[in-house]
Amino acid sequence: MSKHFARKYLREEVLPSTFCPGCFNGIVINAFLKAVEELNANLRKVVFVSGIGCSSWIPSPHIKADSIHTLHGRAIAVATGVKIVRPDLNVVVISGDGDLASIGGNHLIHAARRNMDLLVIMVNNLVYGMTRGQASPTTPIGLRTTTTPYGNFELPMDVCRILEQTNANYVARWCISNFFKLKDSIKEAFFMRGFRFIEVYAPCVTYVVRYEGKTAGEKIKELFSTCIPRELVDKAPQGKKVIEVGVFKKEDKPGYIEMYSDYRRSIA
Ligand SMILES: Cc1ncc(C[n+]2csc(CCOP(=O)(O)OP(=O)(O)O)c2C)c(N)n1
Ligand SMILES: [Mg+2]
Repeated sequence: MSKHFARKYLREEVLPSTFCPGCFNGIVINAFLKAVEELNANLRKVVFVSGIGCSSWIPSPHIKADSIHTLHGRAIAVATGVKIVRPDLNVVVISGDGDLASIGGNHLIHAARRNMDLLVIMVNNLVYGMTRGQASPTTPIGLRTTTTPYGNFELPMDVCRILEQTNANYVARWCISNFFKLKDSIKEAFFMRGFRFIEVYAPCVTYVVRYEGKTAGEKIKELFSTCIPRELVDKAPQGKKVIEVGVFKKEDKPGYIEMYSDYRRSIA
């Protein structure tokens, strides 16, 4: 990130960031802001909403824009309220796998069912990073975490596959190694109507990558070969651990805000 670019979008008073050295959250901030820059989008028309967790610190305090830091798990509930009273604003939720899929899982599914006009970015670092690396609903089988020291035995959930089955208009997953795809996907979803969900696969550098005995750079190199585009997954060698990336769903159905105002007109 150039100095000029950083000064334009980031709050200087919080730099250097409180993220751990090498944390992939910085790549998410960069991809998001590059998308904003390329779209020439006005951040004064954006409200960020986040929950509690390291990834929830991406918008607030880093990005120069209005943001609400909500209770743990309640980002989508608060974002829904903001969108309903200010439908003219673009409401963007950036939170973690714990915040959105664990304690906030119910809100996530129902906002997708309603096709609520929100852009939701879930940073999936595979653990509860902020509280020191406990297993989350997306922790893969076998991963050693602070609460699964002998390896996780619980089946994880694939949030994209679940949301694909809802009324959401847009569902996509990218790895942190797919920087340009991630940036383009944020651009694609930014001004769409309805519920747009982007998962960013970004293993926690401190509690996943370091536990595996790797550096952040080594992990990114590994992700180049484990993150496979959806259309090529069937061709991957049998038994190879792969992360399916790509767009799971793209539709242009009216979102909740439009449906609600049509409904109000119809009963007036
Ligand atoms: C009601 C409530 N329960 C538990 C916590 C403790 N807590 C804070 S952050 C967090 C998990 C965050 O995990 P995730 O959303 O994946 O964010 P990450 O730090 O991994 O980016 C938990 C359990 C809390 N703050 N509030
Ligand atoms: Mg997490």
